[in-house]
Amino acid sequence: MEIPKIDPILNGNQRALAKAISIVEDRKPEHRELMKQLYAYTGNSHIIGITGSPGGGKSSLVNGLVREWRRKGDTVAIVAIDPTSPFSGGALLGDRIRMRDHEEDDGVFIRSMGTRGSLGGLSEACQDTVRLMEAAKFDRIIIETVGVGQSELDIMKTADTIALVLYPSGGDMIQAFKAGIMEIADLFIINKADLPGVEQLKGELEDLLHITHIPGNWEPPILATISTEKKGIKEVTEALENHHDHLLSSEEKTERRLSQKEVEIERRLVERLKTDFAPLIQQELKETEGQTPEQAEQRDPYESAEKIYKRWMKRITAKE
Ligand SMILES: Nc1nc2c(ncn2[C@@H]2O[C@H](COP(=O)(O)OP(=O)(O)O)[C@@H](O)[C@H]2O)c(=O)[nH]1
Ligand SMILES: [Mg+2]
Repeated sequence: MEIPKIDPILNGNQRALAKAISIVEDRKPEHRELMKQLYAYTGNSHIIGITGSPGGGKSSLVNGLVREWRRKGDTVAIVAIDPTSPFSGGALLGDRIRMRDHEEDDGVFIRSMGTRGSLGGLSEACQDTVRLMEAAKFDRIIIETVGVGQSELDIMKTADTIALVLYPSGGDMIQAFKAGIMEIADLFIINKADLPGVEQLKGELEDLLHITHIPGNWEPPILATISTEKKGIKEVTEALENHHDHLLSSEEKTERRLSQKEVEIERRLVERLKTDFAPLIQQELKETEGQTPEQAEQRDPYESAEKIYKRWMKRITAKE
């Protein structure tokens, strides 16, 4: 077990960063020590979560945002979470092509992560990846994800600014509403504004916001874009920056991150218990109930689980 040196990561060496991401993505045991060493250097980037149905134009939009921010001199790192690509696989072909625009640029770093085949821990792996990018001092970090499932919602909640991408006749708003994304979005983007139905979608969105939005100091803006024609992109970067300024000036950024910390401790503990205990369950079953096929068949799952649970609890309390 070898923990990578952190200096090259802190100095923004992209090769070192990519290597470190592989360690956290594979959930190798050494990732914990690595993250412990790097944690002190995190917390300074603007983390942006971009979510919405597949095909809505998220990647096209991200591509535009990168171009806009690079023009201003901001560095940008991207994590694309893609449920359709295998865990070890790269980006979807389309994403690759769109992102090729930035391939030669040192101020841009792109990484994709699949969800299929992942042994859970996706939100932890993603959060660690984002922190590695923070340690490498990227100004903006974008997480692109399809807004489905609990772990993706968890991922979104770790962002400072959350943007939901919708498109006319997409029918995806109800989906987002059900998934609980409407409530947490700080910004709404209606992409594919070249298609008919933008005004209608905007109206529907405003109506829904009346129900879901909790009045506060920030009113989520609704913006229209045509990503493929690079229209409205500058306005999106400005709105995202405004939200970040709002977070900083109101101390809300610190509050958000603090409120996430307790949730994170619990998640990390559960992740570790799950991975460490799974092999022990087999062991326990053998010890308590034997391992012949007949014995396995006779098992009552409720009783077996109860028995093992009690044995473990007994051991834990005995040690205290
Ligand atoms: N008409 C139109 N098509 C777009 C727009 N933005 C993206 N697309 C197209 O929509 C498809 C999906 O885009 P992509 O960025 O991959 O969406 P993602 O799955 O949300 O990342 C691609 O064929 C894009 O060219 C837009 O503003 N207008
Ligand atoms: Mg995409």
